[in-house]
Amino acid sequence: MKLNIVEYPDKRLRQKSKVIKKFDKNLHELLDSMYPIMMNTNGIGLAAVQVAHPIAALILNIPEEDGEQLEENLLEIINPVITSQDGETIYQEGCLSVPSFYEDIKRFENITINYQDRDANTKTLEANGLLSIAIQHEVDHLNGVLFIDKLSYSRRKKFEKEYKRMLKEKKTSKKDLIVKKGA
Ligand code: QAP
Ligand code: CO
Repeated sequence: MKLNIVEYPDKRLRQKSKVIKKFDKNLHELLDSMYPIMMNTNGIGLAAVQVAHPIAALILNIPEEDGEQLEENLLEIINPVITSQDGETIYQEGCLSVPSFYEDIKRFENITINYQDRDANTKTLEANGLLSIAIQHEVDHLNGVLFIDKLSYSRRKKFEKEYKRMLKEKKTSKKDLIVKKGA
């Protein structure tokens, strides 16, 4: 399945993801296709809505101490529900749908979730540290929420200005490339 990452300010990122009821080949193919795109773009987490499929599925691969990502650490999370949350932690987050922007975001330190795996088995997971942060970030995606929504008014304004400039530069360099090819 050919997938592309949907980038801010694309409105599709604001869709609410639907609960998954059919744990069929379509779902498995989507999950299988999400993994390489996440790895190729240096991601540690990806929600299905970020590849234009607004359904409650997300994948995570938290790196080891040395930064390496092992396939055995791949977590596929379907229909997650956060059942408990406590504590506070701040981490400099990024997002594949908001490229090249990173900001400190406050999250719960510890969470517990109920979810299903790709075969509809029910699971419970207690998480802390980066895994907990990543799950909260991805569950936000399922609700149409982005980490930039959590910035203060002034930081959000600064972000919008920087991001718009970056998009403009991207467009210009693409045009330059086309001109070069044609010449
Ligand atoms: C969500 O984010 C997350 O800007 C996953 O140019 C964030 O994988 C979980 C990425 C923080 C926990 C902590 C971002 C790659 C990847 C970029 C990502 C970029 C290339 C973001
Ligand atoms: Co994200």
